[in-house]
Amino acid sequence: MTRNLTITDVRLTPILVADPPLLNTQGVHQPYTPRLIIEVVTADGSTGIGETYGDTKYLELARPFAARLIGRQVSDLNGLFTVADEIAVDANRVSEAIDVGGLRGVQTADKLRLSVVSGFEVACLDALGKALGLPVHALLGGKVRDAVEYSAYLFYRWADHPEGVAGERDDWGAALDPAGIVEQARKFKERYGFTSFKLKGGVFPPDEETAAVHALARAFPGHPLRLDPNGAWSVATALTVAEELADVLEYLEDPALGTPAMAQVAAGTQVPLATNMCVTTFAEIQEAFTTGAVQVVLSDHHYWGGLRNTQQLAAVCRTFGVGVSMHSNTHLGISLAAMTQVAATVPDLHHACDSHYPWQPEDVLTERLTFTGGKVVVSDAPGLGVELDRDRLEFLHRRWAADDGTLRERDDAAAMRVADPEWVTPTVPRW
Ligand code: GKR
Ligand code: MG
Repeated sequence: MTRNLTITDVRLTPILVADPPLLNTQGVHQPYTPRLIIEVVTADGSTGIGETYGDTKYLELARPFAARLIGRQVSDLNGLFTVADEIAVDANRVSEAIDVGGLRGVQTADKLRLSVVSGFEVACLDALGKALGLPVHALLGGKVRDAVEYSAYLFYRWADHPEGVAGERDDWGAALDPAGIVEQARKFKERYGFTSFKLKGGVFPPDEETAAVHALARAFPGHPLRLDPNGAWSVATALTVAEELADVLEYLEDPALGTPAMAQVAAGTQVPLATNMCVTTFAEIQEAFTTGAVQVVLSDHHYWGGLRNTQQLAAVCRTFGVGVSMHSNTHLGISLAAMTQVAATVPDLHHACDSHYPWQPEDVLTERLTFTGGKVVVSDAPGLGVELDRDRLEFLHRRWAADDGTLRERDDAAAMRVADPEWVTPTVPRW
């Protein structure tokens, strides 16, 4: 039977999703975070869904991108990059040194475009899979595992957003010291079965964070542990922390900012270094790998330009003997399904992937994805194997439409200034 896989409609729905007050080196998460939900419809009636960042700078690119897709084949995944090249990026959008809240290095026009491509690529793969009756992993060459392991993503956090800030409440409670972090880890283990733990650092002085990692090591002997201060430390501080935690860390993630600083840290410690900040594009690989700056690259299909680019990154890492795993930012179930589908196809995935998903109480799916024993089972259903809940989508979109503009751009520093008016995001290592 000949199918008509011509794209006839593309729907873009910006939404605001609830986010708890998670602390990082830039500030604190806003009560609501923007995401963009993409639907691609084909002439034969398949609809594919994708998800990416929802801040205005992404929306501005997604709109002309969507218009250019009409009439193209949903299977033309390479063509998505050609379309991206045609979209002009406003120069003001690339002037920020660090993507606010995203903590993923210098923002460039290419990175912005690739983050948009990824949402469309996932939607096209979902539509194509549904049309052909094949799971996305089959379109990517087939799964090499039946379940993908994730790590618990521990955060210092307040119990609630600051007084006067509207937001959703949750039952996680505050975690502001080693005991609070261990308690949070216990809940993660009880609720989702995670057996490896990552602590987001760069919030408190390094000796306090080091104490929290030691407390985790005592509470969960033998469980892989990571600490990620998002480049908040000097090389000297990073080396001190590495020495103190050498016996308990699986890896140290972005202890210092930028490839040269990471290379200096790597030269002075046996602890492997991971990154989602200094290797975020193919162009950044050569310097990082030839200087030995990183031993594990944490891919994020959103900013690497999609699932197929993630596979290509994994192949380059394999060639150089560098490990690969996955980074995560605030995301919903469509992205978790996409991460799981591609992770299932990567042969040398030796570290549990990161996911923020347990922190997101809301979703746009009819059924949430679940972690069992810390793993997500790889769906063999057509496409991503998830279904959009239109009522939820509409509800979260109405929240976005009602916003006066302040929450439509994720800005962790601005959110922190509500509690601490003097707060400025550090531009040099804090410690
Ligand atoms: O959500 O606060 C956060 C994280 O710090 C996020 O912004 C980072 O991109 O999770 C990320 C990381 O591993 O660096
Ligand atoms: Mg990181």
